[in-house]
Amino acid sequence: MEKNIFVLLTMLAFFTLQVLAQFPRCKSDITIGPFESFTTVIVGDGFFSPDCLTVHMGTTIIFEYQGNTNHTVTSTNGPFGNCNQRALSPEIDVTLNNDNSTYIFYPQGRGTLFYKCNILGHCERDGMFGKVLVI
Ligand SMILES: *[C@@H]1O[C@H](CO)[C@@H](O)[C@H](O)[C@H]1NC(C)=O
Ligand SMILES: *[C@@H]1O[C@H](CO)[C@@H](O)[C@H](O)[C@H]1NC(C)=O
Ligand SMILES: [Cu+2]
Repeated sequence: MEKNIFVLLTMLAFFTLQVLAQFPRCKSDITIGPFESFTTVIVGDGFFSPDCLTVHMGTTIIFEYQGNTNHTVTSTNGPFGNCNQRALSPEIDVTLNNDNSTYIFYPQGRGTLFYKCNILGHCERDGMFGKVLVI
């Protein structure tokens, strides 16, 4: 009997870990005050920072490149951490590099924008993905 419970708990723990692994957590989660006109997301080599951002309607988000290799800001349908899909609404797909170092995003409505870097491996291997929640 005790053995069965142990097996059950082990299976439960394993299942829970699998589920958590599929839904990565924010590395940083920042909320910007309601009267800020803009805020910045750094696009670095292997990361977006903050990767999770909450802004109020009316705040502009500036993606600012600070890397050594090309990166993209490419919208996806989510959930957070999804590296496969591309979103059509809003459709964002910009390449950032030293020649093209900022992308300015003006949210058009409330909701969540999910995005990733579309360079091969950067999302999957390095975890280059993020979200912006507009409230
Ligand atoms: C970086 O992006 C630019 C613009 O899209 C492209 O012309 C260039 O070939 C890219 N460089 C590399 C190393 O992929
Ligand atoms: C530069 O970024 C803009 C968006 O800000 C994008 O439309 C354009 O394609 C990019 N240019 C290059 C060469 O990647
Ligand atoms: Cu990248």
